[in-house]
Order: sequence, then C-alpha cells, then structure tokens
Amino acid sequence: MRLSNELTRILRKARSVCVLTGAGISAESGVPTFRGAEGLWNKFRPEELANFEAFIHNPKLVWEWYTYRRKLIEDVMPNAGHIALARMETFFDDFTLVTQNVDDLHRRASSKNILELHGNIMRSYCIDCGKDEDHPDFSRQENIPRCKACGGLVRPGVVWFGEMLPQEVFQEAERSAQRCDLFLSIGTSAVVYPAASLPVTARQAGAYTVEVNIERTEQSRLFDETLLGKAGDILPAIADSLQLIKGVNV
Ligand code: BJW
Ligand code: ZN
Repeated sequence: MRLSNELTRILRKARSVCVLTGAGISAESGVPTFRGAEGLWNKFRPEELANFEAFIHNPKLVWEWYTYRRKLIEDVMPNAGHIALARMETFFDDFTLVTQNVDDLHRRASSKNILELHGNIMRSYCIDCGKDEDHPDFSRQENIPRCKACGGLVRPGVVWFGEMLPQEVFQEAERSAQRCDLFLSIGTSAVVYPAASLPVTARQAGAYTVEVNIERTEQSRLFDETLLGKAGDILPAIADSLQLIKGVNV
C-alpha cells in the first residue's frame, strides 16, 4: 500500500501524534463491534444493558452480558493493527493513544500512553463506596457480586450512556487533540460523543486528520484523508513507512 505524498510529508515532520481508536480495530481479533451487520447492538439492546438504570433494574442480566464479553476478550489476542500502533509510538516523543475500547488489547499489544475514555471491562467497582473490586465474587445465591467492604452492588468499570467520561482522562485527550500535528481516527463509527468531537478539535487546531475504516462514516468529510481498508492492513503499512522515513532498523 502506497501512502499519499502529503501523509508521507506529515509523518516525516510530525512531532506530536494523537490516535483515536474504536471497536473496528479489535474486530480482526474477533471482538464484535457495536454497530453494523455483525454488531453487538443487533443482538442486544443498548437501552437494556448499557446504562445505569438497566443495571439497577436487572444487575444479573447486565453482569451476564459483561461476563460473556470478558471471557471472549480474555481468549483473543491483539492483532496487526494494535501492534502497528505500539510500533508507531516508538517513533515519537509525543504520542497519545485515545481509545473508546474497553478490551485492554492496546495495553496487551505494548502501547504505553493510553487514555481509556470508556473505562475497562476488566475493572469493576462498588456503586456505593467506589472501591475497586478486582475479582468480583459471583458465588452468592443471587449471582451478583457485592462489595467486600460495604455490601454495595459491584458494577462493571465501563462508561455507560448518560454517564460522564472520566474528566481528567477526557481533558488529557482534548489537550492531545489540540496540540497534535497528525490525528488518526481508526475503526470508529464516530457517532458517540464526546469521543466523536476529538477529530473536530484536532482539525480546528490545525492538525492533518486521517481516518482508517472499512467504510465511510458520518464524519468522513471532516478528514483530510479517509483510508478505506482494514486497520490490520493499513496500520502496518503506515508503521513500515515511518520506519523507512526515520531510517531506524528495529
Ligand atoms: C473497521 C474494521 C476493521 C470494522 N478495520 N475499521 C444526542 C445527540 C448527541 C449526543 C447524545 C445524544 N443523546 C445522548 C447523547 C450522549 C451520548 C451519545 O453520544 N449518544 C449518541 C449515540 C447519540 N453519549 C454519552 O452518553 C456519553 N456520556 C456523555 O455524553 O456524558 C455527558 C452526559 C451526562 C449525562 C447526560 C447526558 C450526557 C457516554 C458514552 C458511553 C459509550 N459507552 C459505550 C459502551 C461502553 C461499555 C461497553 O463496552 O459495554 O461505548 S457505547 C459503545 O459505542 C462503546 C463504544 O466505545 C462506543 C463507540 O463505538 P465504536 O467504537 O465507534 O464502535 P462501532 O461499532 O460503532 O463502530 C465500529 C467501526 O469500525 C465501524 O465504523 C466499522 O466500519 C469499523 N470497522 N471493522 C477498520 N477491520
Ligand atoms: Zn462498597
């Protein structure tokens, strides 16, 4: 795959890079996306599972769904796209990987500077005292984990609809989008806010903006370039170009 002259030029001179990833980057690892033909939301309704009211109404159902997804994620591996991003990070002093994903695959691929906007599915915490519960105990009769400190309900450590994103994490992501020379948006349908505002922030601040997706999205017209194809094919090509440009043998 040949990169455009403009993208090659930007890769050569960029000092600061900000990347936003979504479920599409993990699709090639076997983690289902949310939307689209094979998406999770075709089989499960977000309003029944991905908000706090649903959890209070039926914690057992919500936990069953998250337990099923945690197991699925534990059994998969980072793919060529995750690994290429970890490689790209080594070429820049200022590289921020902002992810909407909760699957921990960027960390497992050895990316370092990761901002998790929507939490992490491997985390859980008590809704009453806020204490982290690393190993929720499902052994009770009701099959719902309870806080070992206060007995409160333990919930998955993800951000549901209608909930605030972790504020410092989002602010850090915004600062990265504001100062970057190159912004990459990868494998996201770009319909969930405030994450979807980051490419706009980057563009307004003067960054060169590139989208990587298997299809055009609602945001495609905002980008300087949309590279159509799988993240697992396109990102290794970008990492290879960077290696040539920087003249480093890794
Ligand atoms: C490939 C590929 C391959 C496939 N290679 N590409 C009305 C208007 C505007 C906003 C709102 C509104 N009403 C409510 C809101 C706010 C709401 C929102 O944005 N809703 C919109 C949906 C309308 N946002 C929120 O509520 C957020 N909080 C907030 O705003 O706080 C302020 C507030 C407080 C109080 C009241 C109101 C506001 C929180 C959002 C939390 C999102 N949570 C989820 C679930 C996380 C937990 C879990 O995993 O269960 O996060 S929803 C789900 O969507 C998940 C994802 O991170 C997120 C984004 O999805 P993503 O990653 O883009 O995946 P897909 O599936 O949509 O797309 C995959 C893409 O990959 C596709 O484009 C494919 O083509 C592509 N692809 N294979 C490259 N191989
Ligand atoms: Zn508690």
